[in-house]
Amino acid sequence: MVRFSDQGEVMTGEMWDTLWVDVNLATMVEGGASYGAIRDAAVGISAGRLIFVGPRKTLPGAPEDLARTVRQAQGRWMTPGLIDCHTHLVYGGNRAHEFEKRLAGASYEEIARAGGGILATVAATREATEAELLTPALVRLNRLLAEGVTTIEIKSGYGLDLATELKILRVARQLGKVCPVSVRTTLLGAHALPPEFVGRPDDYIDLVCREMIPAALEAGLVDAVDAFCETIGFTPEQTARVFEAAAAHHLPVKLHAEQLSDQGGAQLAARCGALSADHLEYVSSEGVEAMAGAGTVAVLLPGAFYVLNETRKPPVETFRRLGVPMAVSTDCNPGSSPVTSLLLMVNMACVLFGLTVEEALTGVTRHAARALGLSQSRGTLEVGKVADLAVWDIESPADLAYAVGANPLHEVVYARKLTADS
Ligand code: DI6
Ligand code: FE
Repeated sequence: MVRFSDQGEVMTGEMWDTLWVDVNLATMVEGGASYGAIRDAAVGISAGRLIFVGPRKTLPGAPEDLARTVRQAQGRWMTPGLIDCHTHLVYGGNRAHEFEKRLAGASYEEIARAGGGILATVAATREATEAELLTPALVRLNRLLAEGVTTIEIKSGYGLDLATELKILRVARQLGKVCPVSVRTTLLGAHALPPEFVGRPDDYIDLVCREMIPAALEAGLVDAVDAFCETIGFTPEQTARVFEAAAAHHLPVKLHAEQLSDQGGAQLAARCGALSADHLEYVSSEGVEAMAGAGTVAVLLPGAFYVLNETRKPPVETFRRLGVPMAVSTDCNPGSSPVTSLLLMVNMACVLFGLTVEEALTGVTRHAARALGLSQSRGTLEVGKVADLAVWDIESPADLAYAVGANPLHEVVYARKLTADS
């Protein structure tokens, strides 16, 4: 076992497991060069952690004296493994027919109010066995992994009863067992009002607060709590109750806020110390200011904006001016964002929302880690962080946003595989 000094450096005499050389790094570390770039760099890995990140010429010795395995990247670029920080990956059924209805003129809200939308997926998800949920979720997950995703957040929210919410969370955790990706699970019990609670939304919120949150925690299945604060979801007051229950159980919160209208969800999220507020097309300047003051991450979801053919964009310039960190994610779900390409979201964040490529890549690395409360361990290439890495066949980091539909991934390193093998 490798030992570290107080400075986080490997103790002399210990060989590193792997050393990458002839590699260009987009470390995504804040400040300094664009993309935190280091050309002709070296990356040392031991026990699944980064133990050296820097110019090759600053290595403390010859590569073969430092590490048991030396890897030549042949001038390729390495980034932190990508992080998809907002998905609804586990669900039953398929809603392609709703896409056709929307193309014929029906709105997302109309379909939802007519019993389609989220509730259609809820019915299919309640009926499905865990195996029936796992198989298609694995297909979607593998598409994301094929583009260098090494950490994914997966929400429940298509069960809306205790048993089905737990079933979704179990399947989500199972995905992290059958794949080397790191899975973070979020309880989204307050996603929509289930049919059996029509006219009694506060009773349903009681169920979320008194039963779902404690049971998910007790079962060890939940890392955070989310809610959908919207006219077709829950009010700010109901959302606040969910957040209070989460806080009482020491669980961090996130919020679907201001996707279709301004409910003041961003202010609520900020006031409650939420990790992130997500969507935000309709956020007010007061909402952005509150997020800036609280350090809440703005998670931008260009897939939902695109698929719903929305025209109102999140106020990127205001986020930028006030220093609100912007993450970018797929929102992978069967209704508003049937998307399994995070690189496409990077492209869309640039083209549709006006992010720079560096901002968009920061949105799927450093800021995505922050949106999950994982800044200490993920999101940048820095000594001490988890060795989740993506190696790309590209000439510059901008290629990751520029080439639509291309997948220049060459290789992924998963820290979890390294530690399992050693
Ligand atoms: N906002 C979304 O975009 C997804 N959930 C949410 O609260 C959509 C969920 C769906 O249409 O199934
Ligand atoms: Fe969502």
